[in-house]
Amino acid sequence: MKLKTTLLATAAATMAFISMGAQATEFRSADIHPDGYPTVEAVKFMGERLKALTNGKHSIKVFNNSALGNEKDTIEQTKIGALAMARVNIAPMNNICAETQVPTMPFLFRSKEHMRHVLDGSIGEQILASCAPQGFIGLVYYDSGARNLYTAKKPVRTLADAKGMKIRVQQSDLWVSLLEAMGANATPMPFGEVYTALKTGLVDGAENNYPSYESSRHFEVAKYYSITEHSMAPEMLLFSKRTWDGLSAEDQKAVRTAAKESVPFMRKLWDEREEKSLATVKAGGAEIITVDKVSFQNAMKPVYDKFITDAKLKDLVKRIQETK
Ligand code: GTR
Repeated sequence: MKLKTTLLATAAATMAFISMGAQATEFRSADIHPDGYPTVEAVKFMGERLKALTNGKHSIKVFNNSALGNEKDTIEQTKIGALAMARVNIAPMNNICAETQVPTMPFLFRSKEHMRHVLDGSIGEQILASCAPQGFIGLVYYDSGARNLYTAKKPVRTLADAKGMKIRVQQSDLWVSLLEAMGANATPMPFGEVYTALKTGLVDGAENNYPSYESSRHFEVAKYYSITEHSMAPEMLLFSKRTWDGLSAEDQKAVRTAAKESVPFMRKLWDEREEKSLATVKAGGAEIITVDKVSFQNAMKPVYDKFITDAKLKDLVKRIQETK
């Protein structure tokens, strides 16, 4: 996998996008999810809109199913301009661009509506723009629902049940602390390795939203799904700043417009998929468990103390909390 990824990255470095003459380009965009997953379909939709807006000049080709590597790999490729776009969760950006830690924070958003409202407004824009010095144009956020804890052998009903459990987390220091604050033993690893890790007992559990728990088939190997709703860390659509700087202002505008237009399309797919995934995992034997959520919430102070340290981040958190 490593070798394959390196080879792909090298080949990609020579063509961030496939040139089709007369400066027409097909931007390459990566995703770890399979066809049909809302993020993948949303970027395809964006590609169609971009083609229409530029009279066929620009389009997008989605490389899904981790074909170009895991999220950390595709973020690196996007940074150097080997890849034009990457759809990733905000979590692997946490160590790169501090502001992205804010929407990842535990129990920050009160509801899906609160999350959408905040991210659609000036706070969301500020966080997207903050990654530019690191080489990323943040185009839009996509929904990722609420993340819940799931385990293979023993159900988690209270905070005490999570103590000492080995739980896979995304590759982010914040995520390690978040699970440690629950008393768990956090194990960062790429998404693609989690199914086997759960099956072989390398980890006791993981955490994710319904659609990912379902599409990854994790429910087959970890059937206790506890509704902790500990984070609503959204998805992000990144554009390589290197590639971006080579586009005309008009083309940049078209890319932004097409990306924005894909958001309501994605949200509709997302809402449908959440329901469908819940039905699928239940039919597949998953047990949906209600937890004592307040006990989890009360344990999160160390995460805020450790990561929301400077005035800028404190102000963002405060503004989000104050947003109705
Ligand atoms: C999913 C998300 C992915 C990835 C994955 C993970 O919900 O859509 O981008 O972050 O979780 O846990 O690695």
